[in-house]
Amino acid sequence: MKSIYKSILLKKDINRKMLAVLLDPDQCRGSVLASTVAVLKAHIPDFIFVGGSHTINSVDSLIDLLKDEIKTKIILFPGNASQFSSNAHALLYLSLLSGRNAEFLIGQHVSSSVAIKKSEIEVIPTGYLLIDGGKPTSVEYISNTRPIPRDKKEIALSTAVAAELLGMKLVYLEAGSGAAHPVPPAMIEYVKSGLSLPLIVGGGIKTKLQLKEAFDAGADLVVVGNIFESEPSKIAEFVALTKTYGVEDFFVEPAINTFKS
Ligand code: 1GP
Repeated sequence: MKSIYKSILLKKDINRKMLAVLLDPDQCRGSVLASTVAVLKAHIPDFIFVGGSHTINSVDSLIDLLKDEIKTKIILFPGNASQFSSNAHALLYLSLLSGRNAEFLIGQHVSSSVAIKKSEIEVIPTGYLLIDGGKPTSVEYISNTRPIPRDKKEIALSTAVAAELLGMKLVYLEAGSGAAHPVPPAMIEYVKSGLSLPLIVGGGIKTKLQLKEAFDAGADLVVVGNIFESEPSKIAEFVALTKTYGVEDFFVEPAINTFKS
């Protein structure tokens, strides 16, 4: 098993919550990029995600620049096959399971599979579920799919479990970048209760309270992008909150083992 997925599983097991900062190559440029990188050097999240449902600027150049400046692992979060870059440390190989558009269920994968395999990048197959975030989002428009309604947690769970049975490694509940409302905590909790895989949640999270609600409901990894574009300094607060989780488990476990031996 390659290292990034293994690290996600290890942290999930000891309830160490994870934060990914999403950088969109179209938004994260010039002064926004400079101030974001400055904060990321001092306040280190678990991962940087790079991508977007619709991008014009090069994913490759942004990854190159980030790798020169920071050590955090970079995970590609592509909107389509054209965003593939072997420069990233890992790739979320996303299937948009909430939709019924074959292009995003398998079409984009066929276009990119051979190049991805040759690159030897770490590939993490991910069931991607779009949840209604209270307003139309780019991913809904670009993918031409309908999100799962916010009150249909049973549909979300059935879809997430289908991802697990199909052999996917992660499930991502996505309200869409800039969503009016994040994925409802009740839905996160319900999906978590029936799923064995690590659970990613993102879209519309703008406050520490919303971050905490997502973690407490069962998200293992939360992805935040939009709010950091206008307020990069918030990265520090979000990183600090994330690091408060699982600290007890981390220190207690070795003590128990020592006692037993
Ligand atoms: C979007 O889940 C991510 O794909 C992050 O969403 O930009 O709204 O934080 P925001």
